[in-house]
Amino acid sequence: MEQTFIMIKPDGVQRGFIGEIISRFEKKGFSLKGLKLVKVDRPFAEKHYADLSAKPFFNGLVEYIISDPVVAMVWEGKNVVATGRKIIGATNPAESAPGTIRGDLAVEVGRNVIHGSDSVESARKEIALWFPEGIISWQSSLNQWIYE
Ligand code: YYY
Ligand code: MG
Repeated sequence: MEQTFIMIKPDGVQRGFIGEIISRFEKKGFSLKGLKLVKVDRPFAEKHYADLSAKPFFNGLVEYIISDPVVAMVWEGKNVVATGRKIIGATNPAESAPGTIRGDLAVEVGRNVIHGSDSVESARKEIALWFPEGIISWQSSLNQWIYE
């Protein structure tokens, strides 16, 4: 089954959105496979966002991510990478549809509350980076009511 890496950014943690965000993924029918509160250092954040190192906003983005704890998660389910991105909404909250996490909970692109992997390949890399200890293998007993 497909997995994705989801991170609640420091603003999402500080603003009290951990439960709200977990609830949206749970209600959809996805399964939580990894979860931890962590404060990452600069080299780690730079590695996570390595693809964006040439962007003008890179330094500010890294400063923001290392400023306070984040919640790192692995979610599993059919098409969870693409569907997770839909649940999250467009990168810039000014363009995120109402009903999405960013559309409902954020205003500015530099404080957009949540990260989600953009492809199955990125998800694989990000899960390996954030959960080097591995994740627990378990199956939700609700799967028979979510998948046919
Ligand atoms: O995957 P996603 O988070 O939606 O956007 P990315 O293009 O990967 O950029 C990562 C992160 O960088 C974004 O969530 C906010 C920040 N950012 C920014 O501060 N200013 C931009 N113009 C674009 C992105
Ligand atoms: Mg991205």
